[in-house]
Amino acid sequence: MTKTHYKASIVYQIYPRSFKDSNGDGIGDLQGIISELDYLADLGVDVIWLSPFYKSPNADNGYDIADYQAIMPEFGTMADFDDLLRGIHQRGMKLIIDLVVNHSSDEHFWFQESRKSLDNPYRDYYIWQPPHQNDKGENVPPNNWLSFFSGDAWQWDATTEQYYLHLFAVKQPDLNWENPKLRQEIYNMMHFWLKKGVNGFRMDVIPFLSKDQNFPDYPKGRFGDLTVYANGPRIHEFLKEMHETVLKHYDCMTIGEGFGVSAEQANLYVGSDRAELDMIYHFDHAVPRYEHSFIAPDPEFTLPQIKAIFAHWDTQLGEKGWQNVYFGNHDNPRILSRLGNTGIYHKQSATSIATALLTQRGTPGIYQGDEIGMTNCHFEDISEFNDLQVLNAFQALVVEKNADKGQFLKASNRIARDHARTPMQWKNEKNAGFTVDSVGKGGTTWLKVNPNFNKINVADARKDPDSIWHFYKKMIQFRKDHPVLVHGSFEDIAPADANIYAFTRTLSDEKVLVVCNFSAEKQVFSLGFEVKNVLISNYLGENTDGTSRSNREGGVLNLQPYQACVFQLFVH
Ligand code: ISL
Ligand code: CA
Repeated sequence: MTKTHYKASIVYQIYPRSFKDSNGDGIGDLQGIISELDYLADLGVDVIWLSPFYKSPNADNGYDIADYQAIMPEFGTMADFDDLLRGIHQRGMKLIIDLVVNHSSDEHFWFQESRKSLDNPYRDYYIWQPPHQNDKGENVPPNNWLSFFSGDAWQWDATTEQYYLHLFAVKQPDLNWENPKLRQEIYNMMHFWLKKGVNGFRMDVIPFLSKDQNFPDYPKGRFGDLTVYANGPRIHEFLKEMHETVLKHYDCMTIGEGFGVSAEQANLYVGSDRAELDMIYHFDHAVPRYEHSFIAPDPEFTLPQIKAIFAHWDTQLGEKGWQNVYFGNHDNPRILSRLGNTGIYHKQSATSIATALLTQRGTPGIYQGDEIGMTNCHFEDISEFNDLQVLNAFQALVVEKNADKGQFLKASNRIARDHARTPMQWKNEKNAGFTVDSVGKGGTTWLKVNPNFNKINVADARKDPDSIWHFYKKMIQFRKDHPVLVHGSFEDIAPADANIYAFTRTLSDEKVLVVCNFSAEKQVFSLGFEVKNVLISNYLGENTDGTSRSNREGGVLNLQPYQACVFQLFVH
């Protein structure tokens, strides 16, 4: 693949249910997005990744698709979609859409047919297996695989007396990629969207498409490890076929969700010699979330751990591969609540994180709301959550196994996906201006609004020239003005430092140094480089600016809490 414009792009993810509601039913929709396209263009976004907007019963908020070529009625119509696409293109932006083809909804026509009989023409569109028998002669699933959303990954279906596979919810049966007819249906559907003019796809759990047809139990010592589903025997054959049949015929870009793909394996998907995908994003720094995490979550990563993950991926991808770097998405709690400071250094930490993100080698992805520093929301009770992952884990752990409810609530308040899904905070008005209050309908939103919208909202942020939003905008432009930040090589110069993220980016005779304080304390950092000038900093003014010439004397930087800056260096 020779097209590389995606490398210099800034991707912004929209979770449509939570972005903006135009008609007062409390659910975000396509017209809502259309009404904020100027907002996104003003921020400097190049590519919008839109999470699923297809017809769906919403067991997993649209990641369970009942019709790949129809719009979710709650979100609008195909005419609205066409307007949205036109509006995006008119503003010089691109649209990539979510391709969710590891599974569909059980309400998809294919599955409705498939489950009817063993000889139904759609039977082999899904993964059916006869039962195994245990010692007592009872029917049991064909293997011991577990679902992402609690319980077995196999569901008994009484009509034909077989099990179907669902790596995700019971209502998300896995599609059978072994069947060439199914593959062709998917390719036709991809052509449909690309012909309409969409600019590519973000591909949901794409490493899962191929399954070992022997359906072995979990390998020894890895029981319950959900990453074993990735990188199946025919995955690269399928992706090459998809590329050959569909992708190569369009000027489009692809981002694979790399669940279960290690840095060492990444270039099998995105290596420039592979003709598969353009970019991948990994999970190594995401919040690990297994069922037991809802009682005993893993501790948060330390800064050196996060830095090591980024450096390792960078080295492994090398000159051959490319990644989509991100700190937040609809599956993760808010980055500010994880690595930043939601108290007095809210602004400083959000902008320090923005600096680190927007100076990485890789295409940066910004998740909606991170540009104003949205934070996790406190959920008072289990009834306030929406995500089936939390609700199913609650059922499995607290209801069925008597686990401690308080502990469950505490863990969910740290790791739940709902934190990223609370409505976007537009204004300091009722419901954060997310929904309009039309007669008889307004007033309730599908998921709780974070009460901190009085302090954190778009309208106020855009008015204040020193806000997180303005810094994101400035930083996005800064990246665009400095190709070294896109194409330059990356070197972490202080991997062991517990508080500071410091790295260089180098492109022929240009070298920049990025230094981000990730702590709430002042830090002293030995420079070790000859600084030409400061290019950008998240602190303004000589007195507070630890980067000023007087402050740099003696080869050290005196950094304020969460101060971040980028320096141009002399190259000898
Ligand atoms: O909780 C997770 C892992 O334990 C999630 O991060 C998620 O299930 C996983 O990353 C796969 O994500 C994608 O596919 C899911 C959907 O629920 C997620 O929203 C989507 O991003 C099934 O389609
Ligand atoms: Ca709506």
